[in-house]
Amino acid sequence: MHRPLSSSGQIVVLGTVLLAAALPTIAADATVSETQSERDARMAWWREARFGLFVHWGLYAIPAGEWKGKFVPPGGGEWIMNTANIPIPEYEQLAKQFNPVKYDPAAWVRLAKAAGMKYIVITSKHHDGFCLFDSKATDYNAARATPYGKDLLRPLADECRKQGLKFCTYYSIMDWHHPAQYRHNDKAYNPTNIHPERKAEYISFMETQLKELLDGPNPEVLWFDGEWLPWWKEQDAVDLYNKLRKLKPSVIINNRIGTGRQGMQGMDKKDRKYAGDFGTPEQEIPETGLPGVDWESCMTMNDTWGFRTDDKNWKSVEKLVRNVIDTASKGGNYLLNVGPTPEGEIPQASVERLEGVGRWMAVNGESIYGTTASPFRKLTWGRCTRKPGKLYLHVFDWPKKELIVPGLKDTIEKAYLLADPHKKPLTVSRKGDDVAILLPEKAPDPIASVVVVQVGPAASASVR
Ligand code: H79
Repeated sequence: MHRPLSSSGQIVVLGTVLLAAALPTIAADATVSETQSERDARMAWWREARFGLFVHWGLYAIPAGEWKGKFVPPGGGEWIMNTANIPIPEYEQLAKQFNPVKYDPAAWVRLAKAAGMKYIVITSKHHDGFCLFDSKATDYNAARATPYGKDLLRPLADECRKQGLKFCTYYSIMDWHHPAQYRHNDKAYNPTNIHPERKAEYISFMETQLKELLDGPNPEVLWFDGEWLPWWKEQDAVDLYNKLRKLKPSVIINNRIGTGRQGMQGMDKKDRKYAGDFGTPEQEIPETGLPGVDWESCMTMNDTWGFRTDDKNWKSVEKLVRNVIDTASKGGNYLLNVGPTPEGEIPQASVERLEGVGRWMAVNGESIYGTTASPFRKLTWGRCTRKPGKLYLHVFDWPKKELIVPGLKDTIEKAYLLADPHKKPLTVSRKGDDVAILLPEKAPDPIASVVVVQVGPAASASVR
């Protein structure tokens, strides 16, 4: 069945042309245009936020890395259907076991908030095609195919709004379950092909689901993935992008809706403009930021996105905090992942780390939120973020006595430790092109101590 988008929420069956024309459907060729200041306004909360929680949750949490008694090497998490080459009817059986009775969306949001995160992006549908929301377009979802029998996204969205976080959803274009797509050979689903005569049907299916999301839990970001398919074309992306922006003008959409991503890296090729609002480096933080480009680095806390019992390669709190800082110092957002269990709990190892990051953020959040990239090319002792009139020097390696800030030209009004409630001024002296800040013997924080440098209200730090 062909189901074009209709903003009345009805499913419009192909062939009923008159009916379709009478309804306020979305014109595929409409181009969404906006001025720079409109774009800045749309991106404002996201640029301010700087730190978010990624949640990969689905049927793959049940095998948790193990299939038929064997741990599946890389790709055994949320990719297990592909990597263990599980036939659709067999994988579908997992839905009958999916009963996350310990799911507590209020607790998840409290945890994200305590970590200092400002938004949550959750898998509404991963590559396996299973949906966490109640969709009329397929019964293969948490509300209709599981003993749990309820939509999982709406309560999380409600909690996000209640506790002041932005709710956002991930959506995979590649779908190993939908009959319009088929496995690319007998060893793997990825990348899928599409039955050419069913492509329009699949696009309508996606549109229906995305409209359900916007009409229901109403995400602020649509985070696409699984776009590296030979049949997904830039024009498809542009059409979908425009329709979604027309449905919800304020929505922010990542660059994986389009075909501009370079290989598996996150940033767009430079040859021309591709659909999408921000770049998506995955499992890496770029060497340098790109001026004027919005991007978000997504990363796992261990090595897998979905829950895996055998993956214990956890990053330390120190590493995670420094990643938040490193990303902000390059002008990006950090989207840190958790993979909840099939019962609906965030693994204890993740909880502890989020709480640890939160302890640092509670003291030092001002040096992250709403900041922009460092003006320095390289700092031997740490990183820098900035706001108008202020530099935040993140010192990883606490020096003996003096912190040398290389090539800072501005007159410094005041320097103080962010952790000092009294903002006691630190002694600052000029040494040629450099500035020296006299520090106390002991670092206020072993992970990263922040020295705030006030360079005057009108000045923005300029460096040599
Ligand atoms: O949703 C998360 C990943 O499942 C997804 N994007 C993030 C946000 C992702 N898609 N592709 N990749 C990550 C990288 C692809 C890795 C692969 Fe493999 C290498 C696919 C096949 C070979 C990893 C190893 C997965 C299977 C084996």
